[in-house]
Amino acid sequence: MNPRIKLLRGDITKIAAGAIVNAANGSLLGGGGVDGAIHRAAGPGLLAECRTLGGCETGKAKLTKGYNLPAPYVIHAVGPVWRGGTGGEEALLAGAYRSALDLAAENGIRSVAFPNISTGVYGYPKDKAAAVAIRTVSNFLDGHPEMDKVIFVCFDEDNHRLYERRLGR
Ligand code: AR6
Repeated sequence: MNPRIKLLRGDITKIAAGAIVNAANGSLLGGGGVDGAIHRAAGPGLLAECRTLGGCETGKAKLTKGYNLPAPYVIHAVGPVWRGGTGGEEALLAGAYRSALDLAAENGIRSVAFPNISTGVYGYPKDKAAAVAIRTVSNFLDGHPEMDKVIFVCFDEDNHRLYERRLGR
C-alpha cells in the first residue's frame, strides 16, 4: 500500500493538514456528525462562506477556508446516501473522494485528511466504503507525486479496524 497513505484514529477537527475534508450534505449549510463538529470548531465564518457557494452536487466537492481550525482549508465533499447499492452509490462515493483530491491539487494543497464519508447518517456499509476510499486515494496518489500525504481519520473503532486491515497496518 502507498506509504503516503496514513491512518489515524480521532477527531478530524484537530488535524493540522493542508486541508481537512468535511462529509457534508448538498446544502453545504451544516448538519450533524463530522459536519457539525467542523462547523463548531471553525466558527461562524465557515457557515457564512458556505452560504455563498450555492450548495454542491452529490459526488462533488467545494473548497472554503478553515477559519478557527488548525487546517487552513476545508473541502466539503458530498457523499451518497446508501440505498442498497443499486443507485450508483459506489461511483458517487468515489467521485466525492476524487473531487476533493482534485480540488486540493488545483489549490496547491499537499496534505489532505479525510473522514469516513457516508458511513454515518448516510448509512454506507463501512467495509464497502473503506474499499472505495482506499482505491480512489491510491489511484490519485499514483498520478500525483506532488501530494505528500493523505490521512484517513477514523472516529469510530469499527472504521479504524477496517482500515487497519485493508491497509495492512
Ligand atoms: N472527526 C472525524 N470523523 C468523525 C467525527 C469527527 N469529529 N465525527 C463523526 N465522525 P457522518 P455522513 C465520523 O454522519 O454519513 C451530516 O449531518 C463518523 O464516525 O458525519 O457522510 C451532514 O450534514 C462516521 O464514520 O456523515 C450530512 O447531512 C463519519 O464521520 C450527513 O451527516 C461520517 O459520518 C452526512 O452523512
